[in-house]
Amino acid sequence: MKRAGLAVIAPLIFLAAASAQEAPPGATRPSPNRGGPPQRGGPIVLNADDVPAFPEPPAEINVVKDVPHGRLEMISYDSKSVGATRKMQVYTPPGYTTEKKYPVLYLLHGIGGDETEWQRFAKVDALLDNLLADGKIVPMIVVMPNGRAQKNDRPEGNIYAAAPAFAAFEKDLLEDVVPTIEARYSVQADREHRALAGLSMGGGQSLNFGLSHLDVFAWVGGFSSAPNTKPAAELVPDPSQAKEQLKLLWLACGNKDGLIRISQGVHAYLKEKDVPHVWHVDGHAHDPIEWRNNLYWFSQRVFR
Ligand code: FER
Repeated sequence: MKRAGLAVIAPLIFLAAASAQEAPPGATRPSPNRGGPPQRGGPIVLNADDVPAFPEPPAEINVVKDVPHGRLEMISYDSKSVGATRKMQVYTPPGYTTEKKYPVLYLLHGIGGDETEWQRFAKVDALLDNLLADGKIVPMIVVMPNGRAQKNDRPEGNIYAAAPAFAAFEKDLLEDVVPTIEARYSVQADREHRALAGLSMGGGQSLNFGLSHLDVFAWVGGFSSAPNTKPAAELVPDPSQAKEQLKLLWLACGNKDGLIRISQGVHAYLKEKDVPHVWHVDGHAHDPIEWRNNLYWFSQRVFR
C-alpha cells in the first residue's frame, strides 16, 4: 500500500478497533504486553460518577467563521534526542505580536497520527479562533508536535510497534520541542503558562510526562488515554505535591470507548487520594468528536 494511503487509513483502522474491541484488521498483532486494543477483559462497566462534566458543545464550534484568524505553520526543528530534523505544527492566535508573551498548549496525537492529526481531527485553528472571538479563551499558542520519537516518524506499517518511540518522546519534548518553541516564539516560559494535553496515546504521554514534570507543566489533560498510561500510583506518587502544584488535571473518556478502564483507574486513584481533577465522561467512543469536544472545553479552562 502506498504511504499516503496508509497514513490516512491507519487512524481509522485503529478507531474502529478501539471501539469495537477487536484487533485492527490488517495490522500485525503487537507484542503480547501491548496486546492490541487491550480491553479484552470484558465489557465497559460504568460507575455512578462516570458522567459528563460539560454539556455537548454545539456542532459548529470548529466551522470557519468571519472572525479574526490565527496562523498555522509547519516548522522544522533539529531534534538532538532523535537525531533527525522533525516537524511540528504551530498555531499562533490572531494579532500575535512579539510585543506580548503567550502561554503555550502542547497537544499530542494518537498512535496512528502525526503532527497533522489534531488539525485534521479538530480543525484546531478554527476552533480556537471562534473561542477567542467569543472571549472564551485566553490568546494562546498551540503546538502540535510528532509524538513518535524515532527517525522514521510516519505512521506506517504496524502502528503499535512504535509504542516505545511514544515513550522516547519525553526527552524530545522536554529537550528539543519546548526549547525550540521558547526560542522562536514570544512565550511565557514558565510552568504556569505551559499546558500538556493529548488524545489516546498522546493522552497517556501527557499524563506520564506532565505529571512527572510538574516543574514544567501546571496544566495536564488526558483525553481517551491509551494503555501507555502509567499506573496511577506511579503517575502521582505524591498526591499532596500534585494537589499543590497542578493548576488543572483533566481526565476524559467517552463511555463507548473500549479504553475507558485506563481513565477510570486513574480517576479512582485521584479520587481516593483527594487530588482535584476534572472527570468528564460523555457518550462518545474513541473518536475525533470526543477529542474536538475536549479541546473545546479544556482550552477554556487553561491559563486562567
Ligand atoms: C493499545 C491500544 C491502543 C496501545 C495503544 C493504543 C500501546 C493507542 C490508541 C490510540 O492512540 O488511538 O494496546 O498500546
